[in-house]
Amino acid sequence: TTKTKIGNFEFENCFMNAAGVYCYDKNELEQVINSQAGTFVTKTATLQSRPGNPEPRYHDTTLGSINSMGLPNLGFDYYLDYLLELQKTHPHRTFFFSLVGMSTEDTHALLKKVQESDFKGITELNLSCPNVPGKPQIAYDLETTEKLLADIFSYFKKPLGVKLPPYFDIVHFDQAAAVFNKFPLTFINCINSIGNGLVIEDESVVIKPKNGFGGIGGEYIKPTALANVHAFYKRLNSSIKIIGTGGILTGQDAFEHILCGASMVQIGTTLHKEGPSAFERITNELKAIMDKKGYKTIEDFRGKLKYL
Ligand code: ORO
Repeated sequence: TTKTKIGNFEFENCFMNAAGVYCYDKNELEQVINSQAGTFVTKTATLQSRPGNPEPRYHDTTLGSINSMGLPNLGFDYYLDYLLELQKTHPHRTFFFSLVGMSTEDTHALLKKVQESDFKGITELNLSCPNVPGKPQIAYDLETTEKLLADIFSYFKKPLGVKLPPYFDIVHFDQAAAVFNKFPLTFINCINSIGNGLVIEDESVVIKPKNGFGGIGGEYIKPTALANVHAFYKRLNSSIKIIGTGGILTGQDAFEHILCGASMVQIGTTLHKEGPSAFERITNELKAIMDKKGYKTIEDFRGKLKYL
């Protein structure tokens, strides 16, 4: 079985979409619900709906993808209303709600609305969008992040996790983990796309916003994703679970994320390329690896990466 747990919630399968892919509206989210995925996360919602950046803004390459969507979304109320509806139609399932404000004030307004609502699922605060012109990736500023989380947990009492950008320095892993360990986070999610890469075909960039700069996903980013999952697995309080995201094309990739400590794994670029049937393929591939090795549950090997 590929069942898993995050906080007090159980999921039939450890696979789900990564925020941004197959989660813009009810139609896309329903396709994920009706796939083999254990749950879904919504597109990152902002207070007001947003059209996002000019097109073309997403491009597939042989080894992955580049995007600069700019947080196009239907607005907080659309996703909350749908999630509340699903609590009635799917009372035994738990879904993730991704959100972030366009300002600190907006982020608090959004989280206060979640706190006051009947939402019973898990909230994922996106601290790592690389694509809104003029707005930094919040979690690269640990002082701002610590203050933000301190203010949030003064009123927010529901399960909350954060979506993180990749870190690349051991001292940054130490410093970031020390901040996250101060708070009752349910999970962290490593990693968002690697920000501000540049893909060129012939003589030109391939996406319009920011003269072609965008977040890199897919096969390119698996080593960075695995390093982030494992670095935080080794540093965080065991109560903070880890969602692994980045470079999962196959069951082997998922196996590696779980070996590094991930309790749940998210699929972005591959889901965009292949559609929701990717969940069945990758789940079957992971199950085959587990069968061959005699692992009955993901807890049998989670975090048990071997060193030389
Ligand atoms: N793209 C990403 O790669 N990550 C985010 O968090 C958001 C976007 C986007 O909407 O551009």
